[in-house]
Amino acid sequence: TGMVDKSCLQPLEKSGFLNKTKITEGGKKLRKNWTSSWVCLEENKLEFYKERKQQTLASLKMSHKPESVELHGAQIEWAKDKSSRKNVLQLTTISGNEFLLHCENDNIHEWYEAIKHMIDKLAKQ
Ligand code: I3P
Repeated sequence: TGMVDKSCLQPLEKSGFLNKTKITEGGKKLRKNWTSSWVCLEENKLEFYKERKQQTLASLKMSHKPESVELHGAQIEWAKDKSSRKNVLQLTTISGNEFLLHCENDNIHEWYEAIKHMIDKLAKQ
């Protein structure tokens, strides 16, 4: 049909909706701004798309540049005192940027495992 039902162009390890907020950038603490993102875990990065739409690859490429987070050298851990929410993950990049990731359901455990697996795999390369 020419339509795709996911917003990712590379082989995918995992994708789905997560709530996300960046809390530190370039050493500076940011004000939290939780937003829902369509998240794609790829070979070496996480990509955050503003929304998920049924659309062609061509229109996706033109109109939806994702925020891309490098996973090489990153760390993923359960965030304990960073949020009033439960089951929040903290992703820290090699450059020191910090993100919180959250979802309402048990899927967050699969995300933890998948991201951790990818980070560990990249560390061995
Ligand atoms: C923030 C907002 C966030 C909350 C954050 C608040 O207020 O309520 O949802 O984070 O808590 O400061 P505002 O909208 O005025 O910016 P959580 O949902 O993760 O708890 P925090 O300041 O304790 O981080």
